[in-house]
Amino acid sequence: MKISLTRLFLMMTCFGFAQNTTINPTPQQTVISNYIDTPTHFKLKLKNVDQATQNLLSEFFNEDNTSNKGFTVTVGDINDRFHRKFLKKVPQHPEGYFINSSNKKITVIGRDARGTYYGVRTLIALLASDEFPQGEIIDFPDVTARGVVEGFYGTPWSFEHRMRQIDFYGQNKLNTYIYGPKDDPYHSSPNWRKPYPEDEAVQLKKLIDRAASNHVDFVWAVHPGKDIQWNDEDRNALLHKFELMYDLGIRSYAVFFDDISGEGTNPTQQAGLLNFLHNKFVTVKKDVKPLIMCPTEYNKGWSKPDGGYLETLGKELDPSIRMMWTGNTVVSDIDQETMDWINAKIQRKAFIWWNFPVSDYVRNHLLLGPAYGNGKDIADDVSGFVANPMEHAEASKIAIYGVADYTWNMSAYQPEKNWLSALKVVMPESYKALEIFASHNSDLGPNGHKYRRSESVSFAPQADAFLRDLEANQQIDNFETVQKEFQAMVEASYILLNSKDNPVLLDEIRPWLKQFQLLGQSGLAMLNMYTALQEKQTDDFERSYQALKAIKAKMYAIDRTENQNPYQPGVKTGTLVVSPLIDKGFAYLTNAYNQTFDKHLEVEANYNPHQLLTNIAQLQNQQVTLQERTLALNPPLEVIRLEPQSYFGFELQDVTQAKTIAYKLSPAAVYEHLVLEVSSDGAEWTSIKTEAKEDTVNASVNSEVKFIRLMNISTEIEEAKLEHFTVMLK
Ligand code: LTM
Repeated sequence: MKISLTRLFLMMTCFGFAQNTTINPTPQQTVISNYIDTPTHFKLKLKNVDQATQNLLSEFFNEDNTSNKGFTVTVGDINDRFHRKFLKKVPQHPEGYFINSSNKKITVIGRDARGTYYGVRTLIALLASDEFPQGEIIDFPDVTARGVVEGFYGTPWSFEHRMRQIDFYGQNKLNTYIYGPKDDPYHSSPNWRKPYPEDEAVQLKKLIDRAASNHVDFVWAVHPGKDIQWNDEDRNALLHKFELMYDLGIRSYAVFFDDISGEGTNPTQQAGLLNFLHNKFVTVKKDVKPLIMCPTEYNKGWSKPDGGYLETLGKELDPSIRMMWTGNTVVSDIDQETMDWINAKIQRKAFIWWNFPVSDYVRNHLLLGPAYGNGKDIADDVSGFVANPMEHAEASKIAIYGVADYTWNMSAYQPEKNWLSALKVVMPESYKALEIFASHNSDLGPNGHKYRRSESVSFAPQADAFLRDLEANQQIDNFETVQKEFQAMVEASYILLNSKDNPVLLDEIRPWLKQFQLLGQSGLAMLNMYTALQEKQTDDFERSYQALKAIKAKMYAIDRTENQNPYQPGVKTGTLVVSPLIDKGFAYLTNAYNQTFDKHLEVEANYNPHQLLTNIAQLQNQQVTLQERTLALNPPLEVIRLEPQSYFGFELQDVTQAKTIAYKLSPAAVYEHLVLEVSSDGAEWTSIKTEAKEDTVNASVNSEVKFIRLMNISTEIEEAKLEHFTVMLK
């Protein structure tokens, strides 16, 4: 078929596929002349293809659809004999591929083995649709290393989850999985020197093999900095551990020095160790990829202005070693300026560790929104880009799907569009219900890292308009729209709770689904209160009022019994828009009812009246939670830097409430530099007697106290991790 040049140009678009075809990540260039009915029978001609590609092909092309009469599918790489006009079109980029489909012939040519594998991935995705394009695809990734760093605190992913993840990476052309769960003792202290126990080693081997068959580099990371000694014994211990991991099949390694204090943070020693591993291991083995390291000052906010830490690493580390970077702060999005700043300091392209959708510092929230916020012009300035996920592996796939698209083809990346297709991928049947749920479960709430995400985006203007009309005592124009949304929330929860679509995902999000259902119901009860008030139906009003309170009590019970981790226990949902709308509506309507009918229904103040007290910037946004009578400062996961005279603690609502105080920091040696002080007015402070038992410090409060603080009274900067800090209230 002949097509004009203009038409051809118009078709050179990334969105040129049939409606029901989604290729993730979005190919760089597609030239489609027309569509035909998708062929059903094929004659397969394999040239230079590796085992992984062969396996993939034989999963799809089996005895049911291969015959001598079908479409000819030829697969190989640039070293094979293909027509010159085709070979010329294979992109020069590593991992690139070219597909041509015309005259009942389909040709897939990879630049290298991985490129061929990715070409076949695209072909299989195209064949899943009813319509098959005729034309060409020229495709390659923007970013060299793309994927995930399992680098969060909390329960590491299970073996089964990891297997599913690795398959997902292969399907979405992600080539890197960095294994570094903070709570694996054989990755970090105390056991990083030891071999994995037999059963764990067997599982790791299976994961490594699975990664190879998905063309994913399984990068094993070690986190030795908490207790490493800069001597030959520990260097050799690490070398030995690398050998053990090599025997399991590892061909790519990382060394993490994040979130540590003390001796381990010395940049010259860190560089010395990495160079030693590079010289004695990587170059000797020949088949091992360049090392990756995560520095201690891994974000701009933490890099000491005149400390020279990053410059030292930049200068002393072997140029092949890649350095990770989280951006301007621990949790931040990456732009061109970020890259310019860090790349100049470290004399190489930084390897981005994007702390999204990780939720280890907001564990009561789910982060199910689109992956957005990073610059679309940084592809040439990064040596890699990996996302740190939630401890909920399956739920993290929504964001990871976006990262796959973003890192492959940055300029074409459309977060919203990608998000909608991610929802369909993780829940092919119930994706519409999932969309409602996920759209209201994406923000993190206030948090120590001040990182926020948009939430309830299309509903937010409706919520604003509703409250504006309500508070202005005007007719509510969008009552039905708001009602429909609450109904949709309840229905979506029912659908998902009952769905057989993706049981693994449902297991992870069930507590939030139950909470979300109740939230929708409480919204409907609030609307009933409004209608009853309008109609002056006092019985109806009070019934809906009681119903709403009962629903709230149920929500409170879920919050106090499910997801009870020691950091941010509980289950929060719809916290940015929906929940505040219902709370404000409830309070307004109850007050209006009390005034109109001279009643005294209680308007619950369901908030924590106590506050954080600190002069440490790093802690400024840390949350304090009140559970029953225990007030706790949510401990940050990172090391706290305490300048002389810096402090942190609590400001209570009034002076009569504190009973006992308890805290634990590590290392315990820091206690000798700290003093626990109390005050009734915030001006005059007295220190109080403390008693340490098994590294936890306890104190009783015998006077009237409104302010409580723990202060560094030494003349040096102290660094410590806060394990917990609580005040028992009367
Ligand atoms: O980000 C880095 C380099 N390290 C840790 C992660 O382990 C943790 O998951 C994130 C988010 O809390 N913050 C860190 O500091």
